[in-house]
Amino acid sequence: MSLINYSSKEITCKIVYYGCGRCGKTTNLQYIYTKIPEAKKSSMVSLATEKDRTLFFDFLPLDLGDIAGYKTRVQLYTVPGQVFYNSTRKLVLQGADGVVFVADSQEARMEANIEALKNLEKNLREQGYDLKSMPYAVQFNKRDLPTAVSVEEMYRLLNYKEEPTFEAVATKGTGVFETLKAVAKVVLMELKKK
Ligand SMILES: Nc1nc2c(ncn2[C@@H]2O[C@H](COP(=O)(O)OP(=O)(O)O)[C@@H](O)[C@H]2O)c(=O)[nH]1
Ligand SMILES: [Mg+2]
Repeated sequence: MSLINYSSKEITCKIVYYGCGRCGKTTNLQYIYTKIPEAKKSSMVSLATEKDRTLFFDFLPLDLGDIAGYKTRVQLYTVPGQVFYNSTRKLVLQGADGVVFVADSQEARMEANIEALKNLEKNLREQGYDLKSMPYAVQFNKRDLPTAVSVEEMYRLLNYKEEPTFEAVATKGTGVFETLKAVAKVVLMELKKK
């Protein structure tokens, strides 16, 4: 549900980074924030607890330049991953144009990834969206860790609809922009249909 302002010729769309607690959602946004040229970014807003965990969301507005004469803005959000913050996750999902699912590659987090994916699908459905038709990309993060499960196994467990899927080490920035570009591309293609 992107906002199109015809008089000021601006399009604003919303992309939500979803995933279990500590999978690296905030790290993705932090990396993007450090790499965006000054002129193209506003400040990143994070509502975090004292332990640095996202309490409500992180928010990063980006300027993607002009498309067909319209100034295009993307707003990136993360959700809090901890199980008990579900009402917040639903709130942050409202009006999403696209979703990035960040999966933690560590073996011990595989169950949490699967739960988070089910939770995403359910929360979207409850708001009248369908993950099947939503612009969507997946990131297998933390590929640097020795306990990382093989990519093939993760794909088997987490692939939803043959969505674009990327390996990443968000702390180093590997795969971060590839993931963002892939989802932004689908979001913009959807917008052009309207
Ligand atoms: N080794 C490793 N650690 C990571 C990676 N990405 C994130 N982390 C760490 O995982 C922890 C949780 O990351 P954070 O972005 O806060 O997770 P969030 O709960 O999904 O927002 C932090 O200590 C990060 O530094 C990665 O690719 N590799
Ligand atoms: Mg976070």
